[in-house]
Amino acid sequence: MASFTIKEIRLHRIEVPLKKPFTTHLQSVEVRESILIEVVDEHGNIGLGECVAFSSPWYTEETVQTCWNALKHWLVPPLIDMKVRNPEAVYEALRFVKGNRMAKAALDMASWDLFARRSEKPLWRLLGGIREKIDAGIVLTGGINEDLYKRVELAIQTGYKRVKLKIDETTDLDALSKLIAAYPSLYFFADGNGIFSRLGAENLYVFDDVGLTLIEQPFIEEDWALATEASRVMKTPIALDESIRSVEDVSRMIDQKAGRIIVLKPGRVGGITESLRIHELARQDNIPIWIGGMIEFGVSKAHNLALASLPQVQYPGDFSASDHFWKADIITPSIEVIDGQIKLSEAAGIGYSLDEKMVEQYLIEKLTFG
Ligand code: OSB
Ligand code: MG
Repeated sequence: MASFTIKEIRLHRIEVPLKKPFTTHLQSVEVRESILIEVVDEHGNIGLGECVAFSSPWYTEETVQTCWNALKHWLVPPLIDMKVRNPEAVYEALRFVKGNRMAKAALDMASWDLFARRSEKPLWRLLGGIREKIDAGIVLTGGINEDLYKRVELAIQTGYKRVKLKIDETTDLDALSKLIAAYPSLYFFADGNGIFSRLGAENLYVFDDVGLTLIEQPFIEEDWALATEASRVMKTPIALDESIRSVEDVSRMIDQKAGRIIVLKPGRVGGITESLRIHELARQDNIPIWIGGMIEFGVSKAHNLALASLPQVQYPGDFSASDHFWKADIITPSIEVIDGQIKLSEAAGIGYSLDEKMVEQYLIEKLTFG
């Protein structure tokens, strides 16, 4: 039987320096704080989750501190001694807490991992995945200069299929067109992270002819009407990232024709359970999905990779190798890109374990329940 009883939950708050700062118009991230979660069953099996909130609320309202607080006071205590009969049960049991989706996601993911381990199945197979290898995509920040060309060349050598760039008022349109034209085999995505709410829609429309595959979140998350208008007038598809916080937001995107592609971030929408609902709605309406990242460690990446094997996921996501952001990841084995793809594990669950030594090295605080 795959059902299990939760006997212990362990929270590890860690802090890890990035290899180099990740800088956008919103924030420069130099150190990544995160909460890793272990959910332990009655036989000592472990399910892993990762909370992807940042140290400050520059990208979402939730932060590491609000998640820590929600987990400690509201989300973890009712789960101890809970009998879990299906992997969605943990998410459902937490419905009495409003919002706090990033905190909930970490527990939901750990529950899915543990359920898959108990079922002796790889998580991606349990979810109904249809591909064994996931196309890798990389995000490169900084202006369009010689250094960027070098990094694009390197990405191509590793086989990356997609390069995502951040755009803002400093982006040189001619340089961008030339770059895209120079690499016809690559998909180029551009992420606005809401900046055109400030710069004005007319400054977005000029990006329509540079050859981008899509433009991600040009306006801030609340600016639905602007997204609808841009989707109407532009031929480049608009993909919504920050605006998609739940399956209800996907309904809204479809109803209002505010975007043509979904950027699904499991760690932000509430985990695997909510992601599957989004996937189902997208399938019914034939809306392509790609899986987004947030400078994540391997636990979250592994969950995201499992979801990326689902049929409606039709563009390469934010899937870079462990060594893109980190000197060393906190999981074992680390995530590797070979010929532009990441092979899904055939091991039960997410197929990765915590590298105890690494977690120990980066540990700030630990809490055990149960
Ligand atoms: O908007 O997609 C984003 C990183 C942190 C927060 C938000 C975003 C990003 C990225 C990086 O673009 C994606 C990645 O982790 O590969
Ligand atoms: Mg984005």
